[in-house]
Amino acid sequence: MDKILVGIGGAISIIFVIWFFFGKKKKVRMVLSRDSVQEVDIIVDGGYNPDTIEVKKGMEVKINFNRKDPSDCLEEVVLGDFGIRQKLALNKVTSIEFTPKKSGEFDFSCGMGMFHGKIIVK
Ligand SMILES: [Cu+2]
Repeated sequence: MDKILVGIGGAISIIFVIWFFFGKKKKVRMVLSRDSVQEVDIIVDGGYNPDTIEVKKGMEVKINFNRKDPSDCLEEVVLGDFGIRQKLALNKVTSIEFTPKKSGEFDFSCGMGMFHGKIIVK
């Protein structure tokens, strides 16, 4: 009988330890994800690759545009919905950062509106 009780007590304390641990871990993970940045690389070469990206709402987004295309057409990128117009240096990575506040689909394009991409905020 005593052995069974000890066994049950041990099992309960193990479950408690696991619960305590996971509970704590979950919290930490949430804080970390709130503080971290969603980073996406886009290659600019005859258009945008990838041309559609998906990000989370309310979390900072960092897009690294790697421009390999020398045409003037792609020297600027416009994210109208986020009030961003950024010149992209050739053969360099230019990063833009913003935090999407609402969900939906937002287009971005080159300075002249010939090449398009899409940001899906969920
Ligand atoms: Cu263009």
